[in-house]
Amino acid sequence: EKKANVMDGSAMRRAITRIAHEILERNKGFESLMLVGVKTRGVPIAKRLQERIKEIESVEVPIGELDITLYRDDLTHEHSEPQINETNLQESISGKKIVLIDDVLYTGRTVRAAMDAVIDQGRPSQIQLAVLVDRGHRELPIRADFIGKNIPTSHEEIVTVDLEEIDHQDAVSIYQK
Ligand code: 3GP
Ligand code: 5GP
Ligand code: MG
Repeated sequence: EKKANVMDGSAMRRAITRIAHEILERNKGFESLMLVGVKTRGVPIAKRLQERIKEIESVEVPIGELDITLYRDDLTHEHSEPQINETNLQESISGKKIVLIDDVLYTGRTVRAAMDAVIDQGRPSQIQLAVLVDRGHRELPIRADFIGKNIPTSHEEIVTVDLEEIDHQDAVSIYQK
């Protein structure tokens, strides 16, 4: 049952543009940056950030993707262990400033697994985290460096993130489980 629409396409566009500027500002440019999207919806968000950065700085920042799923198949995945399925980082990550990108940050367990997967592949100089939505309820000491929107939620709620590339519309909504 839908409770609220929290972002539409233009809100999402503004948030992603702002995060692109924040990434460039924090890193004093694009030198040794690499964007790594967490599948599924972190990947198109990473591509949009890459496009924005290209518009701003006329440079193509390299992009990679990580496939991380949770061991269980329901959506009440609190306390579950994420599993790394596939890493496709292509470029060498040694010495790179990695910006992990995901759609929703919740318990933080997916991000922890993503950091493990990245560090498995080499030695990045830094790992940062960008998310479109932070819905709270961390179970690990993890926070995002760049946040599209903070959405306080209860455990009984679900945040849906629809992206044009996958869902044929851009929208963030809150549902009751
Ligand atoms: P994503 O792979 O595109 O990020 O977590 C796996 C998928 O389930 C996510 O897609 C996400 O969109 C969707 N999902 C929707 N609501 C929830 C939720 O409350 N918890 C989790 N873990 N996933 C959710
Ligand atoms: P975490 O590991 O932080 O609990 O959850 C992060 C991952 O689970 C993200 O990749 C995200 O896709 C998914 N996730 C967790 N909660 C939600 C939610 O409420 N909505 C959506 N769309 N995805 C969620
Ligand atoms: Mg995700």
